[in-house]
Amino acid sequence: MENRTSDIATSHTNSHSGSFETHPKGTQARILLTSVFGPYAQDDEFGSRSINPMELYHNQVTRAQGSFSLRMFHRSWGIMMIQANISAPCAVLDFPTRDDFARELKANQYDVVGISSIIVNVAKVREMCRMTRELSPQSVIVVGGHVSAIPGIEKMIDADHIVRGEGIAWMRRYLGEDENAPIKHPAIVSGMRTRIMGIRLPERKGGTAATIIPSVGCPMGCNFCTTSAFFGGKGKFVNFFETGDDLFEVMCRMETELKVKSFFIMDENFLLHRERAMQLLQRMKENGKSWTMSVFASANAIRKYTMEELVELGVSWLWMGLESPQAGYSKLQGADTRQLTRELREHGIRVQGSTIIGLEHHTPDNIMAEIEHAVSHDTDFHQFMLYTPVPGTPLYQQMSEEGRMLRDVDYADVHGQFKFNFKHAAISREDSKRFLDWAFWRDFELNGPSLYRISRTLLAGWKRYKDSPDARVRERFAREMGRLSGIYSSALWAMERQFRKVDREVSDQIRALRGEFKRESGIMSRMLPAVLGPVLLWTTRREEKRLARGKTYEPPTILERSNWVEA
Ligand code: B12
Ligand code: SF4
Repeated sequence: MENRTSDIATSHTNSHSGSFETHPKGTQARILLTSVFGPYAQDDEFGSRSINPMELYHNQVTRAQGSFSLRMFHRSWGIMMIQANISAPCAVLDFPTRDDFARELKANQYDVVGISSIIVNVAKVREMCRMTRELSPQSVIVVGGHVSAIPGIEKMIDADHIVRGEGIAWMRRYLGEDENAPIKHPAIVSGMRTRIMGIRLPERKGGTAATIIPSVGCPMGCNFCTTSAFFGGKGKFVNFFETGDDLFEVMCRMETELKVKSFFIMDENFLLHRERAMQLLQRMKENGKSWTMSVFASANAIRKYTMEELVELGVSWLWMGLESPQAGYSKLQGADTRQLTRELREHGIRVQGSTIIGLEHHTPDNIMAEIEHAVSHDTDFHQFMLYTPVPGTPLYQQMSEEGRMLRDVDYADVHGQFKFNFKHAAISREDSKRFLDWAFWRDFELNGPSLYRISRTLLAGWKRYKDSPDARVRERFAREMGRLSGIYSSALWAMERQFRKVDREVSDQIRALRGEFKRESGIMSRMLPAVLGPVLLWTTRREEKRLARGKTYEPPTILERSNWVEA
């Protein structure tokens, strides 16, 4: 395993070159860490795009599902991680407007302003550097995150330091702290302001999973993969928590602090590190922990486990790349992904597939069949993304050398949900968008709302494991089923009616599933739909109308201070 203090985090220093410079005030320096400003889901001159909202599901997974789309926001975990691991007074400003950012700069004398951004938001970084120079001229400006991989970024923005790769070690070093000190994991609630079918779900303590970030990067090194490339590329990654024991401790702490039993494991390929996962399982068993985990993993990594091991580990949600088998990615080697998906779902594991549109071998003649193949996996969720050479990746390097990168494509449009940013051998830029949109629509039309699909997988898991000899496993399924069966049944009642106009067959399948829920679950599930079902149908239809009028959602602005002393 790569040590997290490897030489991965490098920095370009605009003002000085040569040896590493530390801040003169060290840990007394006052730090502001901020994400880029919103609003996001609109078209503007700073690179916001209405088709690129600050949302995960609605941006790239359920965006064609109308009122059934899962809407939620996620905090900027990178800067939260940095804040938790420095002892200087630090404020994290998440999702500010320009006014919020200006106000914060003026209200406090910051010594360092750290801006976190990905590539699409480079124009916002430029503007935030400009604003900082004007409103807080004494501040040193540090820019980090994926935006730093843009070639020539030094000339595009007015920053003092541009940090590539892992930022905790860099910031600790900059403040003169021990960069090798153990990582302290902040308490992170994974999502917020969740909406579906026109209602915002209540937020109660422990109701939403905690995010755990065991490592960053991925050693598989797929040619297009920006996270892998950013943290060292093939064969490398940066580990925050080496062992299953370390992870177990962090998770216990989160269980107590956030009152959760459910974890979103933010690791590009969590299951690849089998030794760590199995040690974690061992500790969970010894301590009777009935936890639930959502993980990312490649098919070849999943194959290292039996279904029982995955279930015992509490894996209930799995995000897996389904790239075309003809593309030859080693992460898929030997895997029949359709069979694997079916099997996982039969064991109650919700699968989120991820398919790339516009691979090198795709042509207008074969792309429909490839999309049909992807959709036939019948995953619970399906992300589609355009093949996109992103700065910093081997693919970008190769395309640049071949002279195939398109000039004049605004970085704000390089997010994989619009049009190609390179010259494809067989598919035009315009068609790339048509095929992408069709893939989303086809998946929705054929397989129905994701909410229906996850209810089906949950029920399959419950039926299989409700009498499991392992008390931890029994408890987990009973917990999910007990809490959700009435809600799911009511949602199915409404979905069945609303989906009739999209596809009668799917509507009938939803009805059949509702019948099964009725048979399998308790009194709430039988009674609740009569009351809640019509309400949900009404809110769903109201939401459809709102969306048709162009309604969008934005994350709230959040300001959190640590080690703070008033100036
Ligand atoms: C959570 C997430 C989101 C959240 C938003 C989070 C937020 N508040 O911004 C949501 C779901 C909304 C989202 C949306 C999008 N995302 Co996103 N997202 C992620 C995800 C899954 C996790 C990010 C994370 O927390 N990682 C863990 C932390 C610890 O790592 P980190 O953020 O990189 O931070 C480290 C370093 O980068 C650095 N660092 C970061 N900031 C700073 C700041 C300073 C000052 C310093 C010194 C260092 C530093 O230090 C940190 C600790 O090591 C990543 C994938 C991934 N595995 O990282 C994609 C990822 C960041 N997203 C990506 C993309 C493309 C998007 C979208 C365009 C959607 C899309 N079409 O794919 C939209 C953009 C929305 C918008 N309008 O801006 C790409 C970025 C590609 C690139 N090269 O720019 C990634 C890498 C996914 C991928 N593999 O393609 N995303
Ligand atoms: S397996 Fe997934 S995370 Fe790892 S390099 Fe490939 S695409 Fe990236």
